[in-house]
Parts: sequence; structure tokens; C-alpha cells
Amino acid sequence: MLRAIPATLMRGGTSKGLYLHARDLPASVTRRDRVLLAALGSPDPRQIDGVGGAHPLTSKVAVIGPPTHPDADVDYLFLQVAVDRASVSDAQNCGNLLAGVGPWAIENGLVPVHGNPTPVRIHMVNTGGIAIAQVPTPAGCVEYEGTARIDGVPGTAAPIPLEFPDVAGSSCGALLPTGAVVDHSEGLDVTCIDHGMPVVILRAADLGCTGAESPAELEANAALQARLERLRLALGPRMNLGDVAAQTVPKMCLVAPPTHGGTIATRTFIPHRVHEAIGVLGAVSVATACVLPDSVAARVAGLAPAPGRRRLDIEHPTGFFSVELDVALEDGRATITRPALIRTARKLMRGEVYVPGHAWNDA
Ligand code: NQM
Repeated sequence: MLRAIPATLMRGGTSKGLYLHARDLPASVTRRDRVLLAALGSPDPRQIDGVGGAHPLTSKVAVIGPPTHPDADVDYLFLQVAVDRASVSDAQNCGNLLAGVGPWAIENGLVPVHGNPTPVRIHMVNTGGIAIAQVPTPAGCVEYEGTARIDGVPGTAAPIPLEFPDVAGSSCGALLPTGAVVDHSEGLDVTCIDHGMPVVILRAADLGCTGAESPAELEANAALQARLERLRLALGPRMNLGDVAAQTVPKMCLVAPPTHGGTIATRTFIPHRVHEAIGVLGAVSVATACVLPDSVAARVAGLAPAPGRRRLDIEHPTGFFSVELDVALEDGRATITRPALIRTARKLMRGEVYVPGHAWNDA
């Protein structure tokens, strides 16, 4: 018999996924993953027998529950459900689904409304860091509608400012996991960085690209895909990520001079499909590299070093992603802290998602 699981389908930033309460899923990771694969309809390129959207950006799950961190209001575990493989990964964060966590936690009784906005301190279980979301609650309840626009999403919605006090090295152990601002691999200069998301930054021109290609054009370039995967497999262990063959990190980001008035142009492999925009923490990592003297991104962006609160506009295939950072400079070295940005979210549907009984029951 089909098994019903309480669920909310939400857009978080430029991604979409199922938001579930931790208590409504099996405690065993093997059973939990089987249930999520069945709920989203994987493995199947169309995810026809589930609620997944047939793309990594719409095949995502947020598991939310009471906090296990003393400085948090809720725990948020992000799970990437592969589309065409029977695989569920907790190896990365997702700053886009994160945008929906505060609203969901308030509406599901985990966090009381207090004032407007209501701050929600979110423990990102995947990597251990804390994010602070300011959720609009003007009339004692969550307000989703508003005038904020984020590129990659049509229309407008209520702004949800997100701040990340402590995400440097969250997956790799250090902001610059190899210890260098620039590394060399396969004859290319690369910058390996983790300011919330492990990212390898490469100059698009070094790979025969302009950085203005569409995601479809880049995905059709088999030689480029193969070269990037060789680099990723070689650099993953050097970034303290171990064997990354089956992991969704590091992301591979091609950068080029800006063409629309922003700081830098990006095209990001996540790591095999190309992002229609750029991930949230991925954008934070790239923005950080833009103000790190001598990094591959800094050389391309060509910004003059300057201390203080900086705003970096990261160009991507569907517009801009703006990130603010605190930059301190001493003896030519930069310390970059307190990334902050704006996202929006929308509750799309609330009810129960059904999975075959065997997915829930089988040992
Ligand atoms: O970098 C896609 C997304 C993401 C991740 C990915 C994200 C982040 O856009 O914080 O949001 O890079 O796999 O949802």
C-alpha cells in the first residue's frame, strides 16, 4: 500500500524541492534515501513517477527538525537526489533551498514569530555552519509576496536576507584548501576555494570558451566536459574532499571578464550539468575569490584592492547574483568575512507525497 508522508513543495531561490520534517522520515539512512528516490522518481531522466523536476536544481530535499546546535533554532539537512542514478548525497549544502527553511520552520511550529522580520538561525547539518535568515513576518505570519526580484526567477517576492557568519572552509577545512591562491593542474592555473561551497575557478579563455556560452552549448561540448571532469577528479583530493568521482563537489566555475556591467562572468558546472544561474554558496565562493589578490578570479575581475563592505555582482546565464562581503587588507593579504545576500522563496504546495510501501518497509 502507498505510504503518505507530509511534505511541502517549495521554491527556494532558483531551486525547487520537497521540504520534510525529520520526524516524518525513516531514521535509517538507507531507508530514508530509498524513500526519497521513490518520492522524487529517481532514477529516471524524466522522474516521471515522482515529484522531481528532472534536473539537479529541481531534484532536491530539505529535511528540517529541532536544533542539535546550541546557537541554532533549527537543523537543516540538504539532500541532493540524483536524477538518473539511484543516489542521494549529503556532501554539499544548498543555499537556495536554505531560503525556504526559515518560512517552513515558522509555519510548521519550530520557530515562533517574533517581530518583523523574524530571525531564524539555521544549523546547516551538511557542513556544520550557521546561516541567519530574516523572514518577513509583518502581520504575525510569514509573508511570501513582495517586491524583491532575483535573477533566474520570474516576478517578485518578499526578500529573505541571508547571512553566513562562519562558512569559510566548511567542506574542505580551509578557505584555500590547497594552501595556495593559485594551483596548477593539466597546464592550467586554477583557484580552489571553499567559502561555503567547494569551487574550482578556471579562466574560460584557457578552455577555449568565452564565458558567454549558454548552459546547453556547454553541456553539448563533450571534450570540455571530459577535460573538466579530469581536472575535478585530480583536484578533489587536493581540496581534502577525497575521491570525488561520485560527489557533487567541487563545482567547476569558468570565469571571464564581465559583459553586463557586473564584477565577473561565470558559467558553473554543478558538476556535470551547467547551472542556469549560480548556487548561493557557490556565488559566495566566487565573490570571495574576486577580492583575494592574485586569484584566478581576481586577475579576471581586475578589481582594485579595497577594504570595507564590498558588493560583488556575479554575472551568470540568467542575470546577476549580488553578494556583500567584509574585506580587511593587511600586508597584501585579504581576510573576507560575513557574506550576505538576498533570496526569495515561495510555498507552492502542501500535502502528502506518496511512496510505494516497499520503499518504506524493505529492510
Ligand atoms: O551553492 C546548486 C543551487 C545549488 C547550490 C549546485 C546552492 C549553493 O543553486 O549554495 O544553492 O551548485 O549544485 O541550488
